[in-house]
Amino acid sequence: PRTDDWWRDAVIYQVYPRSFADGDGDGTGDLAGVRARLPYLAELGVDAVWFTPWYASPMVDGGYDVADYRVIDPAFGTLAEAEKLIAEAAGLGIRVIVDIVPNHVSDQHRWFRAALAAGPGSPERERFHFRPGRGAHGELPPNDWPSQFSGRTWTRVPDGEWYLHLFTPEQPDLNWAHPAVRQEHEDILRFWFERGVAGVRIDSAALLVKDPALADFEEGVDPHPYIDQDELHDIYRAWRSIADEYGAMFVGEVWLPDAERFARYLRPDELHTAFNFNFLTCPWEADRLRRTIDATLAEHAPVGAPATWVLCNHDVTRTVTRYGRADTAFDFATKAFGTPTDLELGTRRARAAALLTLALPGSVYVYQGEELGLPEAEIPLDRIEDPMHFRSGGTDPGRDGCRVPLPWTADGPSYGFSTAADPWLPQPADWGAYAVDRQRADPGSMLALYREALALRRSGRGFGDGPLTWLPSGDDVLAFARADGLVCVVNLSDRATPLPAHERVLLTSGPLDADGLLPRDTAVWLRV
Ligand code: TEU
Repeated sequence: PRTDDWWRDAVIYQVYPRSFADGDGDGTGDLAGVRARLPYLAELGVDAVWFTPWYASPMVDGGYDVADYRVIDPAFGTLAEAEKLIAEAAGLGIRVIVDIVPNHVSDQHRWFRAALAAGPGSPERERFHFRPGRGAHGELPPNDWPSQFSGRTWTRVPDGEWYLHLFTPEQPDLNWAHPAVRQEHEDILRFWFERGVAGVRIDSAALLVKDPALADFEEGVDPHPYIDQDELHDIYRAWRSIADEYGAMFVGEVWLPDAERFARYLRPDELHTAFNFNFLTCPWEADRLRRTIDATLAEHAPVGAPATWVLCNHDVTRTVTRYGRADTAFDFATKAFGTPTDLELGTRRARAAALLTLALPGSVYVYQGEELGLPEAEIPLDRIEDPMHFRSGGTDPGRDGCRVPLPWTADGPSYGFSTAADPWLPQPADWGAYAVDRQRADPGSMLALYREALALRRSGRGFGDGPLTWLPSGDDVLAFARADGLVCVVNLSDRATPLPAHERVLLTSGPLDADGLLPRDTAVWLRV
């Protein structure tokens, strides 16, 4: 692959800084912790690291409420440290991707504080969406838009005006029709590109632009008042030209089920890549996976953008837990505590899914702890911090179960995450079984599987960008060929299946059976 197109087939590791490693013993992860563990990431063999927001933030939404983009949150460290981290990672061949949250800022951002102070009709308010209310006394919100979390999207301030927030009230939405909003974000991009970051993840990328009339939401009426508005593409074209000056890339968080609308964001003068959520939400069923893979490749091909493959992130139920459930379809509602899951089965499938995704054309995202096979943790209700839980009135446990601090050692305080015994989110009692030191010593561990798979993938032959050809296979078996005789077979049926003739087994997600058959819920890489 051309070095400037590294993102076309990269393996990108997602770090949630609060929960990766704690360097200063306060129970919250930080940049010192990440810097100390960079050799681990190099050994794992990832090409880049994406950091979820590390900027100054009141942490109402885990840092997705940014108070200042040019300052690292003091709980994480300093800008000088971030610069050191970027340089040290580069020294190990690892690129850094930062997360930009353009839809909203924290209510503690200087712009929002100025807007509150300046009052109705002021230019300061124009950078947000302030409106008088409806009803005889303005006591009703300006429109009926549903929130991305549960709850209303408008909050009234003491002078009587209301402001729009698609997420929590502490995350006021910016007005993207305002030139200062555009200018500021272009400056922020340059700020981070100047510091050597290789890419930017764009949060909630399809939500920024609002219908200027802020009209009520009408089911089925197109265009949606705040999803996928056409003006977004001008914004991303301007961003692309800035990224091109630095040779940097974008990955957009574009939650749009419609393939054609989604692909527009990936036109050659817009975003380089976007998360493929149709794959993430696909159940563990051969036909559905195959159709999703085909649809994904078909929608990316005309725009020339590589696909991305994601099994998990900081917003969704951990893979081994989801795949161990009777219903493996992704659904926010199935996140409720107590949904029975068979972790052994889920782990088996997650191992197979790792080999599947790493053999597909495009880039792959690995969420911290996925390489350890961490399950979703049950967090005691009184320790939950995710606003999604509170906004749901406590019915949804929220997303903290996938954000628990990593176990580095089987013993010791907080399993080596911190010198503090009780980190910001509690770790389950069996966390030691997943610890890095234990898995390092076990050739059958999830960590060992990821290392071997990434090492093989790095060697290049047949992996990454390029065509995929389906091979004839039994029912509920996925088999495809890549270049250089690389073949991947994944058995999702309920019985063992024979393998195509091959020269060599490169890697299996679990042992073959005595007759050399591929057992159920197992994947293999072959050289034929
Ligand atoms: O998520 C955007 C988004 O689409 C969420 O509403 C998602 O549907 C939800 O988290 C349920 O999984 C991004 C971030 O990934 C998320 O962590 C932030 O809370 C959100 O933006 C607001 O910035």
